[in-house]
Amino acid sequence: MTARRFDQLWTGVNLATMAAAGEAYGAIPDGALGVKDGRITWVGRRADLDDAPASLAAEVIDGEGGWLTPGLIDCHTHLVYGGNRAREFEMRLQGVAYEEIARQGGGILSTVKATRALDEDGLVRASRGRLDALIADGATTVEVKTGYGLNLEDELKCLRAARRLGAEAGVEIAPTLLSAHAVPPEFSGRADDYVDLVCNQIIPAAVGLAEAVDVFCEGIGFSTAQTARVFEAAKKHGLAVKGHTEQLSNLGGSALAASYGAWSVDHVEHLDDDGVAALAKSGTVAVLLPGAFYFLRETKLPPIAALRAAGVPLAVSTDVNPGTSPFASLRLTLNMACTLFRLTPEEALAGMTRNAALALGRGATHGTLEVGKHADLCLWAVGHPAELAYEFGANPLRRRVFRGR
Ligand code: DI6
Ligand code: FE
Repeated sequence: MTARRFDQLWTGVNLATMAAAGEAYGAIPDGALGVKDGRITWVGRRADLDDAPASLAAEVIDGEGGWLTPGLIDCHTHLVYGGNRAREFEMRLQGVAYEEIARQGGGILSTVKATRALDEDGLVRASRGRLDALIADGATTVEVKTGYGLNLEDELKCLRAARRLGAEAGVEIAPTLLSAHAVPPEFSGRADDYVDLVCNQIIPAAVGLAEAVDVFCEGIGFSTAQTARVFEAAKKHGLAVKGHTEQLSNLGGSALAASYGAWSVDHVEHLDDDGVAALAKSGTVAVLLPGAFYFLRETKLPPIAALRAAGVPLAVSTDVNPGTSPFASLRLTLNMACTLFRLTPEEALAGMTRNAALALGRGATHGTLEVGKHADLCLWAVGHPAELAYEFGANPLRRRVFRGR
């Protein structure tokens, strides 16, 4: 048998390549896309294919007039955890603030308790449904943070569980160490001692298991001085940095993260003009998390217009977590990015493809339909890509391809 030019050739599809230059959505109507060895090797107009599809590929797939997009990338999740926080949801509805619940020892720390109580198998079982829901929405790459273990053993357990989940479910996991998420109870009143543990023991042990280090830089989290120490340790060990910054107040964590060349700063509702300028200068992505904004019933909107004007890449993510965003839904998140943050459907989709790839240091290999990138694809039964952000509930995903399969 002669080797064909492609393993897989898509025809009968409109392509939303999401490439940065060109048409809206990087659209190529009536396109074709060839895959070889798990990579995209041809993208263009069907009319420009130089031979009959059947002679070019072992498998020809007719997209029946649907739209092909890059596989979706959820670049900010906390999906590995035990338990849930429905009781706190009830308390918040009765008027108790999220920060108040945290100060009383609930919040993140109640999930820490439930997460520590599970072994790695239990954690995988508890988290699998959330990952499966993202996959059913078209996710092919999912970032997963730790941050509910908060000691050496339990943080590493969460990283291992995240890696196992990815291998079992057929999705790429980008693991991030968020040990500086909250001060654990055994270090209560000794935040700096906990930061020592993070810098001197947890970060070194996470090399090879995590790609990036994240910090919750906030009044109820860690100060900018503590955040800087964690970033220094990350750099020293060759790990990338990211930040939960300017979510509930403006401490300047985003500019600090930018000064360390952060891949992304996330939330950024309270970001000011100086922060925006710092991001533009460093090329750091701003990750918008409308689920948390919605669930906490926040009113302070991220400075979208200023970010846009400064050319800061905008990503959009679920932030799946039990306290502020219990939503394992990419498409609900796309919709909320438009309705709550006034992104255009095209910006929202770019935020879950091209710019989400940048937020995970994967801009060269993920996030667009371009030659050389991984063959991570979604075929949608929609007449226009804006439908992905518009409608929610019925699932138009017809096929999901991960690494060419
Ligand atoms: N900000 C958030 O919204 C999540 N973490 C963070 O730093 C909340 C996590 C939780 O409440 O469990
Ligand atoms: Fe988060």
